[in-house]
Amino acid sequence: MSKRKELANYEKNVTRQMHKYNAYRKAAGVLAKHPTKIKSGAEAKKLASSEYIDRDGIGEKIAKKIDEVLATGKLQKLEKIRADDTSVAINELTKVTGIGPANAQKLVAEGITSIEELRKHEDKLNHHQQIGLKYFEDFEKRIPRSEMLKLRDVVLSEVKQLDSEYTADVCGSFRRGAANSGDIDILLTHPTFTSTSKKKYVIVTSLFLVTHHQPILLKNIVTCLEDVNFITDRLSLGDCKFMGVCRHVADSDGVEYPFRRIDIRLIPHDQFYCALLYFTGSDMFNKNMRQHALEQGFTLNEYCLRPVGVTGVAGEALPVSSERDIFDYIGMTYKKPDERNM
Ligand code: 8DG
Ligand code: CA
Ligand code: CA
Repeated sequence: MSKRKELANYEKNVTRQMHKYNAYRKAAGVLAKHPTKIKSGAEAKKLASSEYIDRDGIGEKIAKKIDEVLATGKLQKLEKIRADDTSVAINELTKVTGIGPANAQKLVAEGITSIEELRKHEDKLNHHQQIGLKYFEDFEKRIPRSEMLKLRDVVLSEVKQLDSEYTADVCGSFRRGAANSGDIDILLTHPTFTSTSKKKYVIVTSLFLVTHHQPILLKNIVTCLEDVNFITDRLSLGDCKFMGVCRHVADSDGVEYPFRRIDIRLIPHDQFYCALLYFTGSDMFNKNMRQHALEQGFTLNEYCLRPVGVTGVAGEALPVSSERDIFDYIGMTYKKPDERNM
């Protein structure tokens, strides 16, 4: 792990100072984009202010740290963090899905300082965290693209078999062309489910008039993928979001695959492209694009794009029928998914 990422994680998990976490990640973004080696903190600062949309990419404190690393090859702050058992333990426990910084701190305070120790105290964990612990080693592994393709095929073919009107797509790092991914992010939509049908559904279903209503749309897919032994565990299942575990069935040569994390989100049909854009990321790319939208007088989120009036109040959602539409509205050159890796 890079020094900057390590510091960022420390601020997120141990001190819980999110503004510092974001500052380190922003700085990492600037430096990662730069083709040649930086020679001083001052140079990094200049680079950040000239190349970045967000003008405070690298400030005085981070510039100083860059100088320290360049001069000594080390960072005192980081050496101290690495030597601090509490910090190490908190960071370790937050690797379990479902265990956040606050939870990890509580467990460490109770004397649980490692995954091994945690296995002796499963009773302290909720269902989600127990599953996270059960598959801890597997979830730490990245998923090779070749396997992602197989996993995608299973999901998409089951979805189509269930109802050909569904649209499903794998987004996240996979859609950005990554060689490997941390998990599988799936977006699902169906023409009978829109942002306005959400409200109507309550009335209509009480009259037993619809065959497709929103909660069933996602639950049916989950059940179907469990029936074919693809989904192995549920972490959580709501009307519009499923978090769980899946595994590709063993190949013909008997090679077993690891268990993998899968998220499936059901999106209202009219909000599909804003969601696709958002969940394709990267999250740094999203942050920059949202900022650009604001500068052009729009507010963009995972649901919709809205113009912001002179009074600062957001108007009605604009009609969007592709990702490209969103770039066009805000006057930004279209970026293909594999150009969004920042
Ligand atoms: P990875 O799984 O291969 O590690 O990377 P990823 O696919 O880019 O990350 P992810 O954590 O699975 O999130 C998927 C996308 O969701 C991400 O690329 C952009 C979007 N996203 C944000 N902010 C956040 C956030 O705070 N949490 C999550 N889970 N996703 C977010 O823009
Ligand atoms: Ca992902
Ligand atoms: Ca995810």
